[in-house]
Amino acid sequence: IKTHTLGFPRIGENRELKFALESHWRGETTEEELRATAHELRLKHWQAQIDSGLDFITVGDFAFYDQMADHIQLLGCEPARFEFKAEQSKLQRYFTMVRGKSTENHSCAHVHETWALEMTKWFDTNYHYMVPEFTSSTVFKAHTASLVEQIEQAKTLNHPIKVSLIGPLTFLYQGKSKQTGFEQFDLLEKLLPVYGQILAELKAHGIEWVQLDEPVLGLDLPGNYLAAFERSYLQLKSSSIKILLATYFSTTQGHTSPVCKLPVDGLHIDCVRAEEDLPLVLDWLPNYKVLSLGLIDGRNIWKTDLEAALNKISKTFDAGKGEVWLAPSCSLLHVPYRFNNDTTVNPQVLPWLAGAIEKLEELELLKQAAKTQLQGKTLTGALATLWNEHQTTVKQRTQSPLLNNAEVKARLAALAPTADQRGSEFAIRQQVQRERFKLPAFPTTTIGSFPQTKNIRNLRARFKKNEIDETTYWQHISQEIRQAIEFQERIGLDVLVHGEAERNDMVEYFGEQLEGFTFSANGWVQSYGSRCVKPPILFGDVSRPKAMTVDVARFAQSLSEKPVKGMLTGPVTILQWSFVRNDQARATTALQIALAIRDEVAELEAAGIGMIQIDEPAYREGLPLRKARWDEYLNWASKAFRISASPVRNDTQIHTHMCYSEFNDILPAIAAMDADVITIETSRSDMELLRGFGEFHYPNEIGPGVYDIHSPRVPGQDEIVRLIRKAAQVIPPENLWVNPDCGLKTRGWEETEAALAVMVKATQVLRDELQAEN
Ligand code: THG
Ligand code: ZN
Repeated sequence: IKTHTLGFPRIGENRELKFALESHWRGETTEEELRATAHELRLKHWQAQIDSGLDFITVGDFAFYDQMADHIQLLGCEPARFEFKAEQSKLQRYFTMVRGKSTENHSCAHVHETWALEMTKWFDTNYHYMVPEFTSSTVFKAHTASLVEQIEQAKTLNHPIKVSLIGPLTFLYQGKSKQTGFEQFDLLEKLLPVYGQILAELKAHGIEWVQLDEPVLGLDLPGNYLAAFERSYLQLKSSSIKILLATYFSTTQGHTSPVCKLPVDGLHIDCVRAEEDLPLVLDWLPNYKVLSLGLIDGRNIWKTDLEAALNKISKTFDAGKGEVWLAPSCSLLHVPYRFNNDTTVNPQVLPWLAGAIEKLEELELLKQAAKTQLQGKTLTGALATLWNEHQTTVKQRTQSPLLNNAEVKARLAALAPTADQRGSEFAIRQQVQRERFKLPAFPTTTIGSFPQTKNIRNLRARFKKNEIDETTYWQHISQEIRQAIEFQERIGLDVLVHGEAERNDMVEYFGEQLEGFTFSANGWVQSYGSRCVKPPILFGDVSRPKAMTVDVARFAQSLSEKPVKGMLTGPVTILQWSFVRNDQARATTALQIALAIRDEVAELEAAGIGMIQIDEPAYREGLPLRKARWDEYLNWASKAFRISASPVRNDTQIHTHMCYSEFNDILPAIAAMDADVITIETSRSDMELLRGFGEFHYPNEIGPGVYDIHSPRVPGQDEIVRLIRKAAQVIPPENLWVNPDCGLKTRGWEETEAALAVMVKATQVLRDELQAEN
């Protein structure tokens, strides 16, 4: 029995990598200094794996920004469009690919933009990866220097090493063809020899095991990809390094048997997310192959029921499996470094939690127990004590009264079947809303957040540390809101927002105020590059002790004659971006959150707020990885949204916002949410998305994003005019809103002011045209 982890959080216990990256980007540190920090962090993380007793340390999971981006360099397929010059360092090229670059051309005062690689969600996680770009002229070439350097560093620790890489089929499938009519699948034959060469080099460096991640095996994978697995791995086998094929996040059902028969030396399966795969794998995986059991949840933070995990191990022994490895279900990238000693988690909840470090400790305990059991003995001494304490804690959580709120349960059980329905259908609501708000054609608005300046961050940090009192804090926040409203009136936006200066994160902010949640001081998880989020911890039945946003919304509305939207985060997104309880169906948890948001919506309306936005950016991301499970999810997800949105009058306008995903495949479910207005990210796909909305005849009002907020670039007026025209071809113009793609909190004020002013001017051009026509 051996233990290993598929990957470890790279950002660092105190986000050391984040701060090192950001100071390097500001030009305050050299490449060497950044590399030194990275080296130190890797050593610390490997040492932690050794200290907790793992049989391997994992090399290859580190990345300065993202592991897929590292593979683009490892495989030598940096897109030609970056036009890299020979003198640019590898790290410089890397940062250009992941962050983009604008260079001023002084001769013609023209800004030349190099767009970063697109970034998208890694399966159903809240982690973003950089999308490889492929064309028919893409070539591959092995560049193993950095990987080898990391291996050499790891060797100084004198511990067995397992190298972790993304597998060839996942690398291809998760990329994107940038040439119409070209299928990146056709690059496979060019890619495989390069993988083969890399594996051979690893072998030459004394590496015995390589883990190749192929999470695409958990998708409804197209036939050509599925069929390619056998010949691909047969080809890689010639490198004669041992391959552990890693699946995770989702079931391999439909192709479990062929996966078990692939020409590899071991298979890792996710026993948390795909429990149903275990019996099949026990049947089909030849006994001479290593079976790596992903028993510890890499996607959540609850201590593992080790007894239940041990039972699964026993079953593998009963089935005659020879070599069994124990591991977390997936990389630990998706959980915080550790919870031990966190200062803000509810002290009753704290003992229930396990971050990456605590999960490695669980793994060791499990290994000792499994070994003892294999010898026909029972645990004794210190180990037995540890085991019993652990199991007591696990049981204590499931039986804790903290989890239960009878009132919440009763309310959900008694919910009227019409609670998720507005008073009237959309056409009627639209009419009364038009009479009430009298907005011009193509109403302009923003998504909700304005730049989170250093000033605002400092202010919140000082308030949190009690360095300033509540009155002073709110005085400053009020001032920010006042400025935001004045700015929006000055440039002539039609529907305003308060800017969200008081919010740290759109999910954490609500988690902090709702019962049933607790939150950590330092439980950071990487979201993309140097950016992190601190997911709230939902441990019990959810309720809303008091209004969360009403005072701020009322104050903001009092400053303007124009409508100011009340801003809320929707139940699906709160669920999706929190660590949630695993002792109850996600659907039930979502509906409980929905009730809390519903009460907030009703109270906002009562306070005179006419437009209320309930953001659901994670609605698509919550979709199960297998289509067979979509309907069930979409049913409860859209119901949860409607429950939040439905306690209001017909003349109250409900908005929602979505981003970060492709939506064309779930349009009916988006329509089923029945929001009066949806604002949606489209500009990066040049309004392609809208074609779907047009063909589907999306029934309600819609604001396709007319410029990309992920870059500081100020859009040109003509560009926006063109996009609105394009949108008006597929969406009835009377249903069309004009807004940026997403919130503006990661932007600076200068570019925000400039871009929004351009957006308003562009809209005016179209209004003038419309007037001329009539
Ligand atoms: N909140 C949560 N998850 C998300 C987003 C979010 N996932 C998708 C998307 N938005 C990711 N985008 C970001 C953008 C900015 C930041 C994090 C994720 C960010 N984080 C600060 C940082 O790392 O410096 C965190 C510090 C702070 O809270 O002030 O800027 O919006 N949950
Ligand atoms: Zn958004």
